[in-house]
Amino acid sequence: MSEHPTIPLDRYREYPIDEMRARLKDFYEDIDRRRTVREFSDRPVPRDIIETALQAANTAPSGANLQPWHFVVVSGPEAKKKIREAAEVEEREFYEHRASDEWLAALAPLGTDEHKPFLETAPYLIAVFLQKYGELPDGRKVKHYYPTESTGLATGMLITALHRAGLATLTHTPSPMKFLNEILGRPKSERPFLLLVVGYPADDAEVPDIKRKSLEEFTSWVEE
Ligand code: IYR
Repeated sequence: MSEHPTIPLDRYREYPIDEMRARLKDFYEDIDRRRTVREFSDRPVPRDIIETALQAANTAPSGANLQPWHFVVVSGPEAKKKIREAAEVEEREFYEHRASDEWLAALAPLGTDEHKPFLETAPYLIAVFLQKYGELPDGRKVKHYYPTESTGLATGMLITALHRAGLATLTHTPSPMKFLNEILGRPKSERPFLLLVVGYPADDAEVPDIKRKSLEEFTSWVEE
């Protein structure tokens, strides 16, 4: 290995196997209650909660540790309204023309349509941007590696952190989402990755009756 600065792994914790099982069971039972929600309350959420969840997301592994993501936290009503209007224009086009019949059939169990009131109701929209390349203060470009995988991992950790805090999320992917660069003033080096809607669910929120695959269906084990 090449010479490079290191520090002891002194924050790692090992648990006895039974404790490992118990911790994991707790975690699984909690994350298994996560559902994507499309009906949000307008109840406020303290900003520090969002900040800590973002700090958790920022611990995600990334290609060459270049952390190729940027999160824009939108809580202002004017910006939310602009985002809703722009998203609904694209979504109307999607549902009326762009989506294939096959795609619309796949979405039917979710009951989604072009109306996106949650973009104004929920207290926070977190626009996740993927940095295709970094930019140094002098304008030079820094190549990024695996930005899609890295940003996906960070976003998954953000969703997990917010769920653990007791908040609901919706991964919204209006397509195309270029409008987010314009509304939020992000540079062309950044590609909108997804829009995360965050808040409390509405009191009467309902979710689609859908199932998760069983362990047997989604895993294979090679043991020899
Ligand atoms: N972006 C649209 C359509 C949509 C697409 C998929 I794939 C979904 O899982 C859900 C929705 C929308 O947000 O309605």
